[in-house]
Amino acid sequence: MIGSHVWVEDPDDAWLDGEVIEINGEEIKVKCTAKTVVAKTSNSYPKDPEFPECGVDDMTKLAYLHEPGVLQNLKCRYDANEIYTYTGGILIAINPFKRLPHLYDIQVMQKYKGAALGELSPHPFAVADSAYRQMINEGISQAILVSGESGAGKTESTKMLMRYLAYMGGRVSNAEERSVEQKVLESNPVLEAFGNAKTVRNNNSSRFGKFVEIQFDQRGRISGAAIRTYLLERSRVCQVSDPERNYHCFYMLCSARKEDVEKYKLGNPRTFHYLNQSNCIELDALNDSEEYIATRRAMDVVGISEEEQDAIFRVVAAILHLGNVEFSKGQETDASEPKNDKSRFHLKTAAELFMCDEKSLEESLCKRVFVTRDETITKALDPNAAALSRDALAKIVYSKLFDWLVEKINVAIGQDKESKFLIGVLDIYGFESFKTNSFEQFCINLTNEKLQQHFNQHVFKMEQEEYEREAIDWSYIEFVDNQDILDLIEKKPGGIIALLDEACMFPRSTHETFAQKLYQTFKDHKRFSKPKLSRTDFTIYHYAGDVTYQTELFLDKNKDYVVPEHQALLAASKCSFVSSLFPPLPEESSKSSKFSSIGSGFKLQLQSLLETLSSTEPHYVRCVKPNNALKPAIFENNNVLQQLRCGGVMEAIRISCAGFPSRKLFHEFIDRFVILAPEVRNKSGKKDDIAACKKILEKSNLTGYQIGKTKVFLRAGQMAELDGQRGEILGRSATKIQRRACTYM
Ligand code: AD9
Ligand code: MG
Repeated sequence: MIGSHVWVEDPDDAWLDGEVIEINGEEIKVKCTAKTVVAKTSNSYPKDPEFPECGVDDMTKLAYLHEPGVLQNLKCRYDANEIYTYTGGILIAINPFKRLPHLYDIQVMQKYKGAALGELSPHPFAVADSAYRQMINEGISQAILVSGESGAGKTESTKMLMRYLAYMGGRVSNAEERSVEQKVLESNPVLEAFGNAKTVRNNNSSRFGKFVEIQFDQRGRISGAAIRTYLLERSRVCQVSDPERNYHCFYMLCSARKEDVEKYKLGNPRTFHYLNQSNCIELDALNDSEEYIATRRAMDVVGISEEEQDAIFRVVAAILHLGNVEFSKGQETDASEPKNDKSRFHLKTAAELFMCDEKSLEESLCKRVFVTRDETITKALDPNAAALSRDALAKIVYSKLFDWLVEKINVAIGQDKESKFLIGVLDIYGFESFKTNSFEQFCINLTNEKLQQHFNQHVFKMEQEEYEREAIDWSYIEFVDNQDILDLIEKKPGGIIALLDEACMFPRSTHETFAQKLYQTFKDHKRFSKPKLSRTDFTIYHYAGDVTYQTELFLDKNKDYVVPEHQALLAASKCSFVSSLFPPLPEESSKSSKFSSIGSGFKLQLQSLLETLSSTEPHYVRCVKPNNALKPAIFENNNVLQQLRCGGVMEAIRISCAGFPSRKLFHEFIDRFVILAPEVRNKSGKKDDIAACKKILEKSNLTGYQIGKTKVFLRAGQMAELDGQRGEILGRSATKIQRRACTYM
């Protein structure tokens, strides 16, 4: 109807609101603030005439639950520094990109202690509190799953959740001994020093996934914890693109106290190849020398001894020196040797720091030994191959060092084997789709598919429970199941990972033969396609969008392989820490060339994670990055929408729309619509409330709605219908343009 207020789609801002000024059949002309837009009626949605100025703290309280309404709500809250909003039981957290200290101090924790979810403003403390109380009251383990894209605020939210749990489950400890919860909290800075780096998306990006399982005793006190990590990005150790950085620990060590820098023969980070490939060395908000001290202190707290710390940083320094060893052609054909005195110096220093033999180190980099049935052949490597061998050594040492840290922290914190309850907190990479997508993105997106399936099933259950609580009838709603994508990737035999493993075991495979095999096997698969212009890429239609993967490095990256010469070299180190990183391999595996598959290993890790999760009551925190400039006060509509879609928030809303998306408490409903049946006014009491609601609904000629125990449940579009009738009565122009209030039907 002319004069009504609607939302129309806009390529730049996603949704614009304005007033209908003309109607031509299926098309409407809408006057928005900056421009006039012509749109199809089917692409427009009614705007809530009574939208509260500061929005609502739970999306399910929106009168019109549709995409533009969701966005408008988040935006107006964000503008008022209200960065948290619920969608039913899900907490949406929008990164403020500025410190909001008043939000997280101890008084705030006190306030949230024991408050029912929804009673106070949305907050990670409220989620943690609700998980803690459910665990205590119902004796069920809990999990809090934090997701979102890089830089969205997962790690910060995770730390807040852990702080709250430590606050609730902490005990007074004597000053001598560190408490379990102190160790759990201080594991964060240690892991961040070795597993986080500056990327273009986040100045403190976690390059690994993490699941922290906090164990509680019968009295609800923290009694132990276990940290599991997933897929550390190894390539960063030797390859950094501008303007990113390598792992924080390298820079910290270069700006450490003088005696340490001298001890490890370090100096300006710009003199190290593994760091100077990028121009970014210093970070504005990060003081590397202070971080060094803080990391050491955190290592003390989690129980890493002084001696171990020394060995750890010695290895970090050795990796930097190793990176500076360059190779040139040697005397024999195809052989190589350290390029010059500078390279020799770094080689010597690396050997000293690893406490291994210098000559053996050089040989392990420049030569390869092949064992056949009859003989052992030593083959010289050319300078390129020697540099690759050097990088492989750096990567394997670093990744073993990281695993050692995780293990050490776990041992130091201690596991409570008796514990019956736990609260797990998952901080794991969100869905990724870049210009080029390799094996890492493939694994990350598999993770997200699995979590998405878990999420959908849970959202369904929650909806169902709400309906049951309110004792209303409802029939089963279909939802998009992504099992077919999971089968495509993980099915054994025949899924992509299985085919990749096969390719890795077959010596003559290349990424071309692997891609061909994929094309043949999945040519009719709904979720798979071969891009027209490529011979080796493949596309998967993920739940969050299409991603085209480049297969070039898939085979290499899937092989979890330690060069036997590297293994032998470091196993023989005089430093017990270094040699412990390379324990002797079991007989058969060192002889045979049987490889171990990163993809399959990861798949198993995920399986076990999901098994753990399935025995818990999940809670979800969806982090959203409002802009790519990493700046406060910028809210980009399209960007946010895309993330809400990928994080399943829109899917959750769709599920909710398929049932009864609008629900209002009886008295709220009566307040708003009493004008449709004025005779019900002035009655009170619950029974009368129900009768009044019924009367209003009867008079409005709606069908299909339900009356619950405390709320009226309306079908999609019915709220708009009621508002329309109300508007007509009020003599105002009503919102009749679109009866459908829900986008996702
Ligand atoms: V990544 O996938 O590890 O690259 P995260 O973990 O999602 O990513 P992170 O938590 O590291 O992102 O947040 C990125 C940055 O945003 C932080 O370093 C803070 O500067 C900023 N941030 C995030 N959440 C908050 C917050 N609640 N308050 C203030 C925040 N700043
Ligand atoms: Mg992170």
